Amino acid sequence: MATERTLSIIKPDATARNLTGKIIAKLEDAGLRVVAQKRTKWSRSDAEAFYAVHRERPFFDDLVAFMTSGPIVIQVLEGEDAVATNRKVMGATNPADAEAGTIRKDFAENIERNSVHGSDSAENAAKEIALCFKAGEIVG
Ligand code: FUP
Repeated sequence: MATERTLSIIKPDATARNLTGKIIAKLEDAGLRVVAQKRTKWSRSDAEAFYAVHRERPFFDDLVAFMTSGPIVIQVLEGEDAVATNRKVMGATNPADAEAGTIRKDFAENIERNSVHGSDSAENAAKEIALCFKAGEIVG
């Protein structure tokens, strides 16, 4: 196993319900370390750029509207197999399918308002981290 980094976003449904700390506790309990973090609110073009890979999907406009509807907390997480470790603690995209104890099982409202984003590969993690943070903002 190798130490790697992944990008995490605590989404507007979770910041609205004041769940930032509870979500970070689950990430840290899973062995992940927050090495960069900022609370921000995305513009439409920020969200469209981040989710460009989903541009043709039927849920794209709703997803962009949701992700720009309130504050988000963007993080770089570091740890052993951080991409897979984070995906495991996040749980399935649809909270109805998520395992007990995962962030989405415990906190997500539905498949769209699903509380967290996590990169799905090391390659996408590197792209997403570069899109959201300057190198000097990441302090391991
Ligand atoms: P995930 O990697 O688990 O976040 O899931 P995807 O990359 O497949 O989807 C990205 C986001 O699109 C999800 F977090 C929520 C949204 N989405 C929907 O709103 N409806 C869908 O049917 C699938 C995804």
